Amino acid sequence: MTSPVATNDLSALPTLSTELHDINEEQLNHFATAAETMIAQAIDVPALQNLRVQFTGKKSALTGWSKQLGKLDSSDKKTYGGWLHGVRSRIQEALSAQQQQLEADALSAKLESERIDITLPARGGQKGHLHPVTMTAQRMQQFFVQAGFNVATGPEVESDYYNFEALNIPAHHPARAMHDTFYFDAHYLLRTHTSPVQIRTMEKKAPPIRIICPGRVYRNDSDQTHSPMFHQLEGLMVTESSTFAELKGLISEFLEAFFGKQLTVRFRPSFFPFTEPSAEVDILDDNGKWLEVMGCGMVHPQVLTNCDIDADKYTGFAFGMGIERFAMLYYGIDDLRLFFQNDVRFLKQFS
Ligand code: 2U9
Repeated sequence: MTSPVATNDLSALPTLSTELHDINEEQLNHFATAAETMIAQAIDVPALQNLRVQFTGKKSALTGWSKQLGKLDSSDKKTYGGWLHGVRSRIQEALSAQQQQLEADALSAKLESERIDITLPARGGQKGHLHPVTMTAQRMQQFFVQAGFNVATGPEVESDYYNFEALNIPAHHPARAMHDTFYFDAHYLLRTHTSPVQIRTMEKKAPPIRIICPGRVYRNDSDQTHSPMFHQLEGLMVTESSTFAELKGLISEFLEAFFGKQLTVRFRPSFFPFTEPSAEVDILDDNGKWLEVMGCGMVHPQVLTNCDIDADKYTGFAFGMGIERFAMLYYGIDDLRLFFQNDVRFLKQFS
């Protein structure tokens, strides 16, 4: 670090005559060396500018001497001219070297003062996470995927044929009224269940079939336990030997895996147009109360026939459940609408 020099203090300079012919080469060299030292000690750009004026400006000793060159004879003019040129060159080089040094120092100081510590933790960052309904759907799917089921999806805007007709629910069947369907026109509607995906799969693929169909479904219904849009997970297995016993075993295993504990499971006879026999599945809760969790049954032979599957050769079973219903039971939520309001205070409890 160079020591600071007052910008107008030229006392460190050797005192030389203002008369050029009184000065010799050695004195001029001495003068130039002293000037170089002072320039190299200039602390900032304004101080350096000051020195530039003092050493090379109109009123400087150097300029004063140079003005006298004209009065000299040609041999002295050449000698003194050479000396003065040498002095001026040394001073100018020193000025420009110091200028570069000061600029480089200023840049390093600026970079140092603006240094950013990228290892500091960010302020106020909040990590997001999946929606509880998504997490529930994934946990449900996980069980069936490891059991050998493939995931199938299909359109949410469906035709009357795939949503009802093919599933053994003809026009004017009372089951249609139970579905509270959103119709676009006489033929198109928002699917009321994911069952059309199973129909489309059976039309395209020969048994054996093992699929689960998760997705959005729509019903014109809204209260604490119903939402106009909700999610279902349905499943279908069609082979030459599928039985109700196998269905019961699969569903019982699934429920115990999902809730992570031993359960008392009950298959209660029920009716669906697309399965025969049909059952609703209940589990016994900690208070000794039966909770209905899903429905299932053996695929109705007419439904297999509708998809060109030989009902004498193949049998199938199917099941269906509401994903929000499982999320409510698993997390202990009593109002389904909380899942759709997307209030962060509610959602962040599931991180
Ligand atoms: C095909 C054949 C049969 C799917 C099934 C249920 C029983 C059932 C409800 C559960 C709660 C709907 O979300 S919910 O309201 N579902 O009880 N679903 S059997 O049966 C099928 C599906 C497709 C071709």
